[in-house]
Amino acid sequence: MTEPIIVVGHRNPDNDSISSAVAYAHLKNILDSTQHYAPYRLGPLPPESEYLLNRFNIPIPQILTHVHSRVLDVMTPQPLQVLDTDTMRQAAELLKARAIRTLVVSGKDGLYRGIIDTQTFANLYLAELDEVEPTTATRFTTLARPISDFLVSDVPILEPDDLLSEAREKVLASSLRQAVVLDAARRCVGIVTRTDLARTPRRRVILVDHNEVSQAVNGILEAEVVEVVDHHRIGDIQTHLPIPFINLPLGSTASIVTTEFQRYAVPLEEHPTIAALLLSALLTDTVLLKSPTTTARDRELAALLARAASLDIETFGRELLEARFSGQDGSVESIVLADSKEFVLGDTGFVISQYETIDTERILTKQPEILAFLETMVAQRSLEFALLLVTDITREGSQFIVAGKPQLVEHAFNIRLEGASTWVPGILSRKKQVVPRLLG
Ligand SMILES: [Mn+2]
Repeated sequence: MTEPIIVVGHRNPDNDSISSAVAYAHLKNILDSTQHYAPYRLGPLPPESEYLLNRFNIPIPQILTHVHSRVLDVMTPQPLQVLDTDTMRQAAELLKARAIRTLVVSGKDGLYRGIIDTQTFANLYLAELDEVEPTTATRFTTLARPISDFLVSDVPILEPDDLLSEAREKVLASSLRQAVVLDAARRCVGIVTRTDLARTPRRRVILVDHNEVSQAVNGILEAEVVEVVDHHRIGDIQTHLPIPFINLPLGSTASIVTTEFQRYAVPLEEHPTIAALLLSALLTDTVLLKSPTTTARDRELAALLARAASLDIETFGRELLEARFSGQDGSVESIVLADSKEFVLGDTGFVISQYETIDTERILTKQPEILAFLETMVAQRSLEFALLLVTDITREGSQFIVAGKPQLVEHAFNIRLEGASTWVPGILSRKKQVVPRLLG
């Protein structure tokens, strides 16, 4: 079985990274039956993704910790095994019949005991030559004895997930020419020779919703990027060969994946749960089609997906937001720190935190504690100011709460803070609407 092609979104995954990976892997499996495409994720599921995958009975993508080459990528799986109670003759005949050099020896319990190889027999033969008269042919009496008497047990032991680079060092440090690969229960699942270890197979990866090394899975430079589907600026991913690289300025990667379903004439009505997942990602990435990144094409695609999934956009959008916000614990610390970024300004700095909600009033009951928390942050980190944006998606604006010197914020947005706080309509994006005004 060949290793599946990995389809994966960015670090700190959002719903677009999860849903686009699942949907694109699904499409690729329909289009290309010669490979298997498997969706993965680089971190915890956002609550709305968890809700959706459960609701539509879609398997949750596995976590991917790295794409460095591993022992299991080069090992010979399921090596020939003999029992330690078998005779040396049985072992010898097997080695000869299969023209191999090594047999893995296990006990009746199926657990690894050691190996027997052609070198073992060569050594025994030479030893017997010393003991017999020159005129007498060697009888090689050891052949009747059990393998357990002659086990080679100092073979380097590896695990399937060990990094190839580390396995190489371990085996080179040993005098033996091979290593065995054991699973957690100490059953032998593979064998690797020095020749195997000299290979560097590249794991194949399709990037969705990102194309920058800093946002990609660990080990990406060692892997082979075979495709990119993204809606962000062009980053720094490099490849050896030309690849399909689809980058469009649409509101979500899910919009592009939807376009690919259309391009290959795969009817989304026949894949309603995938259509629902794509719609969810389009809606969360565009804040229910309200974000300034939303295009006319996104609106068309949302309508098309809603039809294919038999969903009402308004109702489904509300369900998504409820799922996203039901998991919030509402503590002052989580409100301020969940999404907090520091920016440098001359020789000082400032912090902008953002907290999305559908119930600003409830958050504002905690304003005195929030402000105290922000003031401590300003004092401890010698900041110019700390700004919290309580962004209300349904009201389409943000409550600004500022500790420290508020003048810069007031000036940049032409607002007056009353009691360190004020409502600013239309502000939804820290990246697009807030940071440029404060740094610019
Ligand atoms: Mn996205």
